[in-house]
Amino acid sequence: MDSCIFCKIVRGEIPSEKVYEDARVYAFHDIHPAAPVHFMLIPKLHINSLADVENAHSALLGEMMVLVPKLAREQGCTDGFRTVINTGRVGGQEVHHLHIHIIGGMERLPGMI
Ligand code: DGP
Repeated sequence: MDSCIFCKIVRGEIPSEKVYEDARVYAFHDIHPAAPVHFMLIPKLHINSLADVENAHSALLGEMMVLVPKLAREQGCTDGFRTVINTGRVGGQEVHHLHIHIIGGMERLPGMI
């Protein structure tokens, strides 16, 4: 999507600190980290939010979920981490491209529920 910030990051039009990339996904550090480890995993395909996923996205979403703990461990989260997917207005989503926040590296992580 032309105007989407995260699509621009995927295309390299906006610089980012890359954590991981393959043909279908991209991971990069959050510009406003909420904890010592804070990165996001996104599909390269533009999907607005978790509210917009369809059956056709199942394999992609599965790949992302398998990658999350692997990348978290590689980033130093050896004793756990938190994942957050803000969805829509009530969910506090600011960037409307599906993303999983992966947060860790401290004892009392923000966003406890
Ligand atoms: P959310 O509220 O879940 O939509 O969070 C979006 C996150 O994206 C927020 O924590 C800040 C981050 N972010 C926004 N713009 C950029 C950017 O240009 N680069 C990077 N690395 N992160 C960004």
